[in-house]
Amino acid sequence: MENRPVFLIGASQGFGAQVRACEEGPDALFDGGLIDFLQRNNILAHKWKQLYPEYRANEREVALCDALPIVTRFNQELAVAVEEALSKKAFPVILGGDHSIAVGSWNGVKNGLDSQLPLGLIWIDAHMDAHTPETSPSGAWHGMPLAALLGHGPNELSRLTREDPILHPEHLCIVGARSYEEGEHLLLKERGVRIFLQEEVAERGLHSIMEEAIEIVSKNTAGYGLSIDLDVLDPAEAPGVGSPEADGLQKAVLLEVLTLYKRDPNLKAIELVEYNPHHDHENKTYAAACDLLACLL
Ligand SMILES: [Mn+2]
Repeated sequence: MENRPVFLIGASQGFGAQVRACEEGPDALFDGGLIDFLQRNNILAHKWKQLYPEYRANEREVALCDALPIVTRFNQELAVAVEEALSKKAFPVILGGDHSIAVGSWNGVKNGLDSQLPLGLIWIDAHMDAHTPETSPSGAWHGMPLAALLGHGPNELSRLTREDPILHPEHLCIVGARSYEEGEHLLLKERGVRIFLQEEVAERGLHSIMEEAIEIVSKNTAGYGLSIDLDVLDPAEAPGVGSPEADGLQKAVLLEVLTLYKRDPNLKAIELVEYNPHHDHENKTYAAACDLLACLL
C-alpha cells in the first residue's frame, strides 16, 4: 500500500461453516478496540463498513446445502463494498467472517483495481479451501472459495461478478497448508498452483518461502493481495479460530516476516478471516489479529 487511508470492512458472515460463530469475529475485533490499537500504532484506519448477512446465524437454522444463496448475496454485497473502497483510493482491509467471504473480497479487488493485468494472491492458511461441492466431504462453503476464485464450482460463486476467473493459477500461492483432502489438492496441483506446505515452511523457513511467494504473485500482475486465515497460526497462540489445526506457524515468526512487506506498494488489499471469539483464550487470537494488521499497515 502507498500512503492510503485504511478502510476496515467487517464481513460478519458465518453461513459458510458448520459452526457459525465466525460471524461474530468482526464485532469482537471492533468492540475489543482494534481501531484504537491501530491508531496508537500511527495507522490511519477507520471502520468504513460493517456487513451482515440477511439474518444472523442465531436467528435461523440453515443447512449448509441451503446456505449458498445467502453466501452468494453476502459476497455480492461485499464485492461492491471492496470495489468502492478502492475507487476512493483507500486500502481495504476485510475482516471475517468465515473464509467463504474471500469470494466477495477478491472479486471486489479485481474489479476495483485500475489495471487489465491479473491479480496475484497469497493464501496463508492451514487449509487449501479449494474444494468444489463434488469433492468436499463437509459441503461447507468456507472450504471452497479458492476453487471459486479459480473458476470452479457453482456458478453463483465462480462467476459472482464476472464471467472470467478472478485468479490465474500461476499468480496464486498457498502458504502453511497442513490439513487438506486429495480432491482439492489435485485441483490446485493439476493447474500448477505453487503450494508451500507447512512442512516445507518449517524446513526452509518462512522468510525464504515468502520471498519466493511474493515473486510469484508479483510477476506480470497488477499487484497482489494477502488472504490470512488465522488458523495458519499454531492453536496454542491462536485458539480462537473456526477450524484449528495442530503444528502451525509461530506468531512471532509470521509477524517478523510480514513486517518486511509493510506498506509494500504492490500489496493491494488484506483479508483476515476465521476469528471465532467464542474459542479465544486470554484474548490471544484477538491480539494476534491486531498485531498482524499492525505489522503490515
Ligand atoms: Mn481458510
